[in-house]
Amino acid sequence: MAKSTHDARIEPYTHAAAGWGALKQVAINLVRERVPGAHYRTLLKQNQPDGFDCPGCAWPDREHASTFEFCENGVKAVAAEATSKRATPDLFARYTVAELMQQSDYELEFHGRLTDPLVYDAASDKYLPISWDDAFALIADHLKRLDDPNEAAFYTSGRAANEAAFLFQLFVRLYGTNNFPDCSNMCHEPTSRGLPNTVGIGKGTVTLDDFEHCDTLLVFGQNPATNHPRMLGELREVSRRGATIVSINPLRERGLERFTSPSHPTEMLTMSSTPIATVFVRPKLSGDFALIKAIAKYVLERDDEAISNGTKRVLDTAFIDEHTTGFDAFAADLRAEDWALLIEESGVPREEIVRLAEIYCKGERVIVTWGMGLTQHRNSVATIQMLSNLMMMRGNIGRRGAGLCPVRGHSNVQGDRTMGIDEKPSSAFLDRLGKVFRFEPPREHGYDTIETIQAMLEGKVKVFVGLGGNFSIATPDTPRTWEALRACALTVQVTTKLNRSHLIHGKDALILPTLGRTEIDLQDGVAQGVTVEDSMSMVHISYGMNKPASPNLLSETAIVARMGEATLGQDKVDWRWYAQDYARIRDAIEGVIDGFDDFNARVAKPGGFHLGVASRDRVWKTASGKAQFIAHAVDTDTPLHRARQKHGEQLMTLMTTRSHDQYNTTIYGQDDRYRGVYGQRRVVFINRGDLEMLGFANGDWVDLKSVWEDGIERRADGFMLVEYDIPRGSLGAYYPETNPLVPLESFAIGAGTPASKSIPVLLSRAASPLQAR
Ligand SMILES: Nc1nc2c(c(=O)[nH]1)N[C@H]1C(S)=C(S)[C@@H](COP(=O)(O)OP(=O)(O)OC[C@H]3O[C@@H](n4cnc5c(=O)[nH]c(N)nc54)[C@H](O)[C@@H]3O)O[C@H]1N2
Ligand SMILES: Nc1nc2c(c(=O)[nH]1)N[C@H]1C(S)=C(S)[C@@H](COP(=O)(O)OP(=O)(O)OC[C@H]3O[C@@H](n4cnc5c(=O)[nH]c(N)nc54)[C@H](O)[C@@H]3O)O[C@H]1N2
Ligand SMILES: [Mo]
Repeated sequence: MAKSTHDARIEPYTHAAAGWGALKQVAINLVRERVPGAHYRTLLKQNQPDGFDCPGCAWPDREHASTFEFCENGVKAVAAEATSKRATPDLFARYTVAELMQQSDYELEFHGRLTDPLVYDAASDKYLPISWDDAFALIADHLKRLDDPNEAAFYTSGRAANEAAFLFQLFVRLYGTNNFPDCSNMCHEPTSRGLPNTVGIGKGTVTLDDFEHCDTLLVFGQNPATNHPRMLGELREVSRRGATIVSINPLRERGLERFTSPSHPTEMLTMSSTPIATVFVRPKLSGDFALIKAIAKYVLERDDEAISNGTKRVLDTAFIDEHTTGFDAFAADLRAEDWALLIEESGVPREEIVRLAEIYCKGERVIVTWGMGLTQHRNSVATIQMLSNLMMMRGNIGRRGAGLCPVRGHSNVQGDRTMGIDEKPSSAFLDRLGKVFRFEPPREHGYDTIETIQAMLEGKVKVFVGLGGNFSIATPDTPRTWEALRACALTVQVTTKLNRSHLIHGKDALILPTLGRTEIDLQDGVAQGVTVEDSMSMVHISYGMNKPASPNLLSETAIVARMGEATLGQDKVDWRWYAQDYARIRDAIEGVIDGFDDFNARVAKPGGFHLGVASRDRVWKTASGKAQFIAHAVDTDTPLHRARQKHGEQLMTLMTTRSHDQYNTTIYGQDDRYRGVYGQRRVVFINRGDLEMLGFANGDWVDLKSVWEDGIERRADGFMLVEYDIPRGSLGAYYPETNPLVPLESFAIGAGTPASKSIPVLLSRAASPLQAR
């Protein structure tokens, strides 16, 4: 059923990233989405001081840029929201839910913006219009009927702005639970859980200024040309300054090779481009932990040599002595570690490890960035802590031009966590919240995303409320997740466009359509701004400028406030008063959360303000008050290792990743331009050697089956093999189609993030390519 925009073909991409190809795509998207001409000016206001925050990604802007920063995928995100197409109640009168289920995710998205609140009617299997009042009454009725508030779970996707997120967590905690599954659980959670034990806070330590001063940049597991296109502009400058950029990634991603900057007319006109990464290191999937540990071991060995030769130390001993604990135990563990094991587990030959380690040692100001390639594995927390160890060895934290730079996904995913969207809140946060709002917040930790699904399966969670997102297919183990959602008494989706999660619903179900970030949000006749925090802890305000997609939309903030009012009444919190003027919510945030002093005044300044990150200032909010080295062993008894022992070289490791034409579960088109895939998504990248070894040919159709130890069959059928430059034993395919392969029980230890980039799988010849859906 996958409909192609044009003929399916594979055609390697030989140009630089971005450039004219990106401009062409922008034009195509504006036309395809039928974006009204009047809305084009929206594009010029993206990330401008008086405009709106791009809903595309969390990469920061220069001074909330004064020059127009061109971003193809930002335009796609805006065009998707500014589309003139509408999914009105007529659409839902025409189709039953069962019929809509037959449409692909791409087709669902293309019905356009939802216009009215809808309620599921089981008798007709259709969604019918409902008034807002009745919708909120239905939610309140369900929530009040539960025996225990912990039987409800409240999901947040990272587009929700600070004001809505703050009110949401307040409402949920007043109601009585910490069940806050969120998209971050599937994303940078290993960063957010791993860094506090090393540097004291789960956020990055750099700002854009540091990119101007670094001499070495290590990019781990990221595909910025697709997912953070504006980051390429920064990499371009770093490269032109002569700094060394290394990409550590099983794939040689095109956008990290050469880049033609659409913001620089000369480069566009002369068809020239800037080389980006000069060195590519290609670990096997999930091999980064061993690789980083190997670099650390090498740094230590070089330091030993320096001591015996009487030359300059390689370790930053002043930093280690003054600022850290645990170094001796860490160093002892490194010395005892076996080189052969590190080489085997990383999949990187010793010469290349040494080359990378030498680059690291030479760098006086090193920044490391990382994305999903590091966070979606069983060993992700250990990997990120090892990366932090490595940076601490040479004092590369809290110094100009150096530091840790996790690159987050959703535009406000970091802000939502700051606002308290956290299933494991600190007691300090709860104390403040309880004091300001005069109540005793629930103390017991709540469910994260995976635990929510498990609790639904066990009948322990019965009501699901989603503030944005597409829970049913962003999550792992799709058939079990669907069973879980369908067992719920009520599912509520606050959303801009139709998606699969509206069709995989509870016995009662609501679709609540909301304003997007590009739209004017009028409350009491006054346009409201909302605030967001980017990946580098800059907080700024965003004003929509387009006419709302329908007169019957409510803002997310208003929807949350009215859920609160309907469920809890106006006694403890005057929900309406807050929703009338978002500045009042910002005052409340200032009262509860550190770093927001003078919030309204400071955020009104162009560019907003930096929230302050203690580790950046070498203040360590850890148990010891110092930055902490943490030793970790290489784990060689994992489900992946056991699967390989059982199945030998037939066993492949699969990563699931994004194509160029998607925003997570939103499929804009069927191409993945930089990887040369056109008109199709059901492909699997495979090394030529593996093709031969397994007895397949390029273009053959296969079924995928995961290897897990619980006896549940997990499969995804009908994928075309594409010969690709990917390490032996590793496969790549797109998400969300491959989520049925990810076991709920396969996650990052200590963070609960699905291990969706190291899935043990076996291939078999497809029963029929037509099984593709
Ligand atoms: N246009 C667009 N922009 C987006 C998104 C989108 O879907 N579309 N999504 C947003 C979100 S929520 C997020 S989190 C970010 C995601 O942005 P990224 O972090 O770039 O995520 P992925 O596309 O999943 O790809 C991760 C990269 O990791 C590599 N990789 C996979 N496994 C490993 C490994 O074991 N080790 C190493 N070193 N590398 C590995 C892959 O080859 C790939 O290049 O982008 C955000 N921005
Ligand atoms: N296998 C595999 N699974 C993964 C990943 C992977 O790499 N591989 N990546 C994971 C990652 S990093 C993430 S972040 C999650 C993403 O998980 P989610 O955040 O749940 O998914 P999205 O696809 O970003 O959500 C898109 C939906 O959000 C709604 N939406 C868009 N804009 C707005 C808005 O302004 N307000 C509201 N209320 N709704 C809006 C639209 O209805 C749209 O359909 O997926 C995770 N799942
Ligand atoms: Mo993400």
